[in-house]
Amino acid sequence: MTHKAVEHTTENPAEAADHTAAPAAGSTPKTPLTLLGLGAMGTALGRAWLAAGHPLTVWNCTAARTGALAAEGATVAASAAEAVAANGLVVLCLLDDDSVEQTLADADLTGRDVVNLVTGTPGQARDRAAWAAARGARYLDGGIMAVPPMIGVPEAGAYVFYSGSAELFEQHRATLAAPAAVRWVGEDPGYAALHDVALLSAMYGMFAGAAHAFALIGEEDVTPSSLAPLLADWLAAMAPAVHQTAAQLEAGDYTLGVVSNLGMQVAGVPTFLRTAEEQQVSPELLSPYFELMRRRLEVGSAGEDLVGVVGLLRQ
Ligand code: FVH
Repeated sequence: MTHKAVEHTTENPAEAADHTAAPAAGSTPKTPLTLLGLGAMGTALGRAWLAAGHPLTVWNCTAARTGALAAEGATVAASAAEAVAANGLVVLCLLDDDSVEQTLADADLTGRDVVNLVTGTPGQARDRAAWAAARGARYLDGGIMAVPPMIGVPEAGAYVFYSGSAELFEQHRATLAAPAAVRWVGEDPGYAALHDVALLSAMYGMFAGAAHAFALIGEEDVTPSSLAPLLADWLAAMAPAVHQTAAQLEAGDYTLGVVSNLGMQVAGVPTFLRTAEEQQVSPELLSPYFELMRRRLEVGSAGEDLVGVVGLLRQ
């Protein structure tokens, strides 16, 4: 199978039939592509590709959701298989890995470059890469670090992790960078998902802490909108601590640069639990972390940082 850079010309018959938009004099033609899945994120991505001048073929399971992008210039395919046949580059933005399986069941992927932006596990991404290869397609996996309103807004800071063949990624870099910045994180197709889920997991930890904080003020004469800016500033001030954690993990020295040691922090735990009790708030979001801190103190030392919890989590 011959793959040429789709940013330029191609021997792929499906791509040869593409309706590349007539470029303005002197400008480079934009790569046509297919987008499967027009939920909140898919629609935002599609809109950004259209705005950047990419000819776009779309398909969505619920056909009514294609109307907005059709009005903005997208071609609507009657089936997923027809959409896949339309272009060499096929982007998936569906709900989950099962919906990818169902959507592409009848599609001929031979010679296609499949870019899967569905949130999934590293294992699912690796399996999907092998599945695509067995069907004659090349494969990149992606993890979107953005919410839909950030797409197509360069100053919003959106980006997408990609993993898989570096050569394939470079061929499509310009097209993939139209909706959001791109970060390639390795040849292993599972690495985009690994980075994506790692960052999203940390985000859920932050949301859990914020939920507990808002619950604490629940019955008091303190409004959520007065707490919110204080919370945002405090979380932003604490976030750089992850660099210290990384340095400690890599050095294997949990006492490196400690400013707030484990012994002191475990001694403070009853204050947090008693405050929750006084405020009639369940400690269920915080307790598991406190328990890990306590367990680490039993096997580690009072002078180390909180980093020892990482090892306890690894099974
Ligand atoms: N929206 C967000 O904030 C996050 C940001 C980070 C990345 N995620 C992931 O992006 C994927 C798509 O998310 P979405 O926001 O577009 O999700 P929905 O608006 O719920 O749209 C889901 C689309 O998937 C289609 N779909 C669902 N099941 C099937 C199926 N069995 N076969 C074919 N298509 C299916 C659904 O179609 P329909 O309901 O409109 O007919 C939508 O097109 C996702 O992985 C996030 O984790 C978004």
